[in-house]
Amino acid sequence: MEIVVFGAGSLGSLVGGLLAQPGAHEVTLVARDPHASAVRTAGLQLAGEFSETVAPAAVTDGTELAAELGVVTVKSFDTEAAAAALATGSFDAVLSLQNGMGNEATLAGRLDVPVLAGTATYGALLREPGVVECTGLGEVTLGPRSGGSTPLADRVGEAFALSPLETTVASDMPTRLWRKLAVNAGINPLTALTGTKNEAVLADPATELARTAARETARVARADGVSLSDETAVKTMTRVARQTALNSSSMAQDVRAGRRTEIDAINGYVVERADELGVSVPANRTLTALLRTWEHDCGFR
Ligand code: KPL
Repeated sequence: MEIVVFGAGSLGSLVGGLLAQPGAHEVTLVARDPHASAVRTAGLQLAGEFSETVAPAAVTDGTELAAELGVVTVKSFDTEAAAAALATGSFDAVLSLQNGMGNEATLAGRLDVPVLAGTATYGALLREPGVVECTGLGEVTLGPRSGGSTPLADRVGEAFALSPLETTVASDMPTRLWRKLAVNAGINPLTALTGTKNEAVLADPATELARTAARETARVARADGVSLSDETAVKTMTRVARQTALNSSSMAQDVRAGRRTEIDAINGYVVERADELGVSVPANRTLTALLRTWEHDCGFR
């Protein structure tokens, strides 16, 4: 399958690199320089849990590209821009593998092709231009964004299964997106604010705050009509934190690098829906305010 990965940072490079295994798929990464030029010159080196060099194409301009599948891994606040770039090209389908909520709706609002929802729980770190490290094994889950099953989702699932990516095609993506939101709401802001690895949320003194953020997310999901128990939200968050224990979450990487974070689409989204639905979410509110204060100080808002 011809696949274009929009937003080949840490996770996008890992996913694109694993899809680009010899004999699997023809992959193009849309990345920033100097990463894109390093990949063009010497290939993409996979390190950590995987160890090989693959040779996807790499470009910096995502406009006017054509492929069967566009995989979107850009930060949530760049989804509009990715949709605009996708709209100038030709794709049969688009899959969002992003953090936070609302990305699929943004893509579907701009594009005439089917948009699949997805989640990815791999730990990934762009170590240097051209080198991406898998810092924790996880899984990819994908399916129709409103739930159910479609031949397209099955076909994309089969294509992913040709790569080493552990992939599940799911008929309950709305629930799974909330479950992943609970994972990110618990792990990301806490590790970002304290400069710690994901394992920090597994033990005192951080664990109760992370669990509370995950439980609050489940409460909002239920108020929104999605069946997600507190127990499942906490269990999923702790399982992912254990699998990616030595990974720096994407938000921790963003803060360390002085980049804007995805707080609005993660804990900020929980707070926004909670306010609309009349649910109390003090932990998410506090974590959101702290990250927004940092972003404000950096001039991002
Ligand atoms: O999604 C992630 C992220 O860092 O954004 C996890 C799965 C928590 C891996 O770190």
